[in-house]
Amino acid sequence: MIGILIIGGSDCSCGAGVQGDLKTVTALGAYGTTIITCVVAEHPGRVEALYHLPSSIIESQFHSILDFFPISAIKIGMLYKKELPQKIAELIQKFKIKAPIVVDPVLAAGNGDSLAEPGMEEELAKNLFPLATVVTPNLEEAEILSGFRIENPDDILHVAQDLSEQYQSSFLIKGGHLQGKTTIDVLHYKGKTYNFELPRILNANPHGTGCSLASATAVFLAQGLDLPQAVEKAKSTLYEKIKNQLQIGPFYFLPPA
Ligand code: PXL
Repeated sequence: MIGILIIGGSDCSCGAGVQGDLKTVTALGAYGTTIITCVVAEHPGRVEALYHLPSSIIESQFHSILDFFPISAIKIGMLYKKELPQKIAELIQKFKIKAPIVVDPVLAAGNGDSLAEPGMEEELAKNLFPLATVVTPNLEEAEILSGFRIENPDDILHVAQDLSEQYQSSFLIKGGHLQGKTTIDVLHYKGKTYNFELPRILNANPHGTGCSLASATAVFLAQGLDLPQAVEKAKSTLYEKIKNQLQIGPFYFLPPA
């Protein structure tokens, strides 16, 4: 069985974060292991409180997993503390992990609540983008990373290319938050741009789709697909799940399986 290492924050409502990733990875038939960086008291409407863990326990979790478990891909999500990108880069190097790495540069929740210390973007760029197989910002994160305002699909294309050139890594910009009849995600990979466009599912906005797209991509990379194929498959898998979104109270979630 394929082993995936998920590094990120705990979302107690289990839509996004490590729990959302673990559900995605499990539904795709892989075995997910998790390193929790912080505990977030949240539901899709609001982040209520946040408690970050010391880097010593993050290192210990790394040891516990890597001591016995062959990892075929890593998905990195919310880190919160500015010192963690460097710490995690060092641990990846220390354990000589050669697997594909998906870096989701989590800066803010979908509702705008902050999920990172100020200046996190520079630390991610310096320490983790160079190790990433792909970096997967949403629109708002791509705007922060590029300093460019994204208003239409053409802007996404340009920013994906600019970010890839600036950071010498592949970028997948998740364009779901742009209005329109379709949802457009753009991948810039090895000098080429790939457009993934699907009809927008009306009235569907389940929590955790960004996290899940990144973790599904990690699973398909672990299975040996190349990056454009992995993204295509992750997007179509997510599409089916969004169609079957669950309403729980006032909120929407991806179905667990
Ligand atoms: O909705 C964003 C979000 C919320 N909570 C946690 C997350 C993320 C996005 O990555 O990691 C813990």
